[in-house]
Amino acid sequence: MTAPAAETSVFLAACRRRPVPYTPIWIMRQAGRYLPEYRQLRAKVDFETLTRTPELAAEVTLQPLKRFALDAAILFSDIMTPLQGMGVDLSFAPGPVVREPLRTLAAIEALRELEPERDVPFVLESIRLVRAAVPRDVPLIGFAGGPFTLFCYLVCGRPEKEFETARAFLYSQPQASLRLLERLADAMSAYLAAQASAGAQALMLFESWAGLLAPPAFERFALHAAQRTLAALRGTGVPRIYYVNQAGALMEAVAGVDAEVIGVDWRVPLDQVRRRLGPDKAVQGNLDPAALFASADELERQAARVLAEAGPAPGHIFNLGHGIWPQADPQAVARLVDYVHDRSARAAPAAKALS
Ligand code: 1CP
Repeated sequence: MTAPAAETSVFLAACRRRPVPYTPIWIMRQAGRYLPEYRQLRAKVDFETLTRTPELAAEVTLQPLKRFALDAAILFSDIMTPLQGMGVDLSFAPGPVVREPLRTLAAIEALRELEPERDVPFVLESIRLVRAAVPRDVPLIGFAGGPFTLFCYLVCGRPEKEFETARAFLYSQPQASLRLLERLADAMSAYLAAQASAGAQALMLFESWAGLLAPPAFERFALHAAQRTLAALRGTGVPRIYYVNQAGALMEAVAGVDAEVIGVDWRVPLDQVRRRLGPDKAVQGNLDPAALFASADELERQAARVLAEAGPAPGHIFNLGHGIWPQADPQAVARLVDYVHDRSARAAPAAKALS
């Protein structure tokens, strides 16, 4: 059984909109190429082997926690990893490359159903290893790609600037598109449920490219499928985080989703995000990843602005608005983490120790 970490974790308390002694922080893509120790390991071992070898995946997951006072760990893996378990021939260069992009209903129907214990046992084993190694007050976030983001890579075959091929496919083959999204939604709910059973204490859906859609298409294709994934996870009892990049025009639609936390990019101030989402959602974000390249003073001003915009109400998890860049300086991350903790602890007069 999952340990009852909710009492001791500031991150999990914030997910549930409970009062916290300081604002918790973690960094999207916190394990990865901006860390010299990650690059050192990558010089010897390719990315896929890292993700498929539990001891190595656990080691990389823990790397940022050894450097920074982060409030959560996120499993080292990739959103595309489970798709290999569904029979997709995939490589990384470094972004995902699908050898035979899915462009017909027959190809979509031919995907294997994902059975996590059979198809991705190494992910579940990595989770067990990390859980055994991290302190109880630092929870582990499991994750999956949002159905529409996975759809983008599967239909395009490789990253495209605005995933034009996938967006055209939505309009040229709406029924096949809906079927693929439905299959991905079901696979990702099975995948995330298995991660929770293995010990993940929060579950995050990364919908990195859904912000490319106009609101009606977002609702019909991306949100509908994400809702199917998230609703199926309600019974796991762990907080669900729905991250949508470039969601400025989509916030009202996102507000209705079955998740405890909404992750947002940096383009919309958090006071506006809070107003548009309503009081029932916690928010995660949303410093511009570029701000890590500012002077120390300016970085602090930017972080202070994000904290001020999030306001005093409970339910804010500090993060970047999107993944950290490989060129970022780890020292800037250290400064940011410490600053967010200090500043938010001072600003929280009603701060109580977690019971
Ligand atoms: O060469 C290498 O080392 C591989 C680069 C790399 C890494 C480090 C890829 C290929 N994936 C990852 C790890 C990864 N990917 C993590 C774990 C690290 C952490 O968060 O601590 C996570 C959560 C992801 C998720 C991911 N992969 C997303 C969603 C988040 C986001 O940033 O939007 C997306 C869109 C991907 C696709 C992907 N995989 C890899 C790359 C370079 C990309 C982006 C390709 C593109 O630009 O479209």
